[in-house]
Amino acid sequence: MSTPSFPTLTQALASINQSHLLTYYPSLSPDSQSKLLAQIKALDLRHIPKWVSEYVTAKPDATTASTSINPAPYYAIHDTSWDRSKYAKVGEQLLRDGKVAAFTVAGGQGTRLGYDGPKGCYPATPITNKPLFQVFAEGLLAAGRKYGRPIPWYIMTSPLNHAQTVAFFTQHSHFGLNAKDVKFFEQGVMPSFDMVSGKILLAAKDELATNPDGHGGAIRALDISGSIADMQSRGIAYLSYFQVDNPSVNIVDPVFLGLHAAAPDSSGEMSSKMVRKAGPDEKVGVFVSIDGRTQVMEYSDMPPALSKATLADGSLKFPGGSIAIHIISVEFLSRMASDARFALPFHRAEKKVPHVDLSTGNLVNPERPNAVKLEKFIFDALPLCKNSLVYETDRLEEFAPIKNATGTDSAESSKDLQSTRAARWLESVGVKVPRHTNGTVNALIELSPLTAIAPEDLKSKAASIKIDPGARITL
Ligand code: UD2
Repeated sequence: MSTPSFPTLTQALASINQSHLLTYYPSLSPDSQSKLLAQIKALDLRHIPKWVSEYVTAKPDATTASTSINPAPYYAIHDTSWDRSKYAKVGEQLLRDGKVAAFTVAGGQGTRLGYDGPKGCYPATPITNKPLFQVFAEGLLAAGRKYGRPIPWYIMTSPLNHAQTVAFFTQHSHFGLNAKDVKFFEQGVMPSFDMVSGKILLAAKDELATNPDGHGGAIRALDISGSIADMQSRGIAYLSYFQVDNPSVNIVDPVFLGLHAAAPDSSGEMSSKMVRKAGPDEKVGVFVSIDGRTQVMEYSDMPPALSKATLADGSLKFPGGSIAIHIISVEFLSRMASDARFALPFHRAEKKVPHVDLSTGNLVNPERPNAVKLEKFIFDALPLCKNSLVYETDRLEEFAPIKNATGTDSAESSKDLQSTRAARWLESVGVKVPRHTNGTVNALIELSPLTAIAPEDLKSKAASIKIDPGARITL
């Protein structure tokens, strides 16, 4: 595609009501002019009017018109009618055959955590405060050793944190992983729009205000970065997808892989893990089945009547909380990336975005949301699958997210959950763990993934582990 000339660009911007982007152009230095033009040329100008009218100046109704919304079916954790060990064997074989890679989405801004840096660098473990990235790296090292094949790791960053993320890994020698097996790629950005006028905001006189395009942007970014081709050349068929904020993720779960690849009701495209929601208001998407298709309804889009609906025994009618862990087949990814029929929709969020006031030329920091940010969500690919399965897992085993600075889903709550899970794993192999009379663990335990990525990895070590009441112990 040829690059549009300046007059063509001016005309194109005028035709979509975005000429204001060039307000300061004549007064800018040549470097600033080039920077601004490059950003404008990277915009998908043809689609902007449609985005503005559909998502910015109008509010699309995220709730579905369908009356047939049911809880999505799932493989229940305590259901003995399906054979876990059979699927575990399938998954282990995929790992031994080198068919599996890990994929972390780490491009988010982490605003709620109030941390000024890539979230993956955040200290996460109970005693040694290992950063999240190190926890995942050690999990992958351990799994690679267990199954005899290194597990490549793809990490999606955003322009806001890419350089810092790559530097962090380099500084820490990739935490023992082979650098050629750790692939970073940047997700795209979307312009941020003024909520009332639909005009793209200027973050500075020579810069558009933008935001990362959501984890759904991963599909395009994996494709244009050459990551899909890289996976294909390595013979990778399945991606174990997880978010950067959850140190308890079972990084490559053989049972989940096996179900995805071999269960009779899986189309082998994209599968999901769920936990039972902690309560009606927990901030997790919910697995629903709409017109027979499994999908995630984000908590903010779920009508309260549905979130709170209960069954006769008082339990939630829609119990399936999404912990944002999926298996995605590379073939499905490649199909989504190349076929426009698989384009994911945008979600609209109203945000406070600092911008240049065009009437004064000054930068304003709004006190109220002034802008619309558009993002795509990866889980919107689920209803595009022929048959997507959901697998229930135990919350304590796999979900200890760090999202907030304090309280629920904070580093403190996560560390407590990590230590409690370590206690459970140790007890399962016969180690005596001191507990308070109310049942909580009377010790702080940090279990490195290099020591165990599953309870059975502790069997050979159990006899030598002693934990005194009140101890702080790193294993
Ligand atoms: C997410 C899910 C929610 C539930 C919960 C479980 C969404 C919209 N909601 O909520 O349903 O499953 O997790 O913990 O996903 N990210 C990017 N690029 C972006 C935006 C986000 O890489 O442009 C990454 C981000 O770094 C993080 C993950 O996506 O790893 C989740 O992002 P979030 O914090 O916006 O989602 P959250 O916690 O509200």
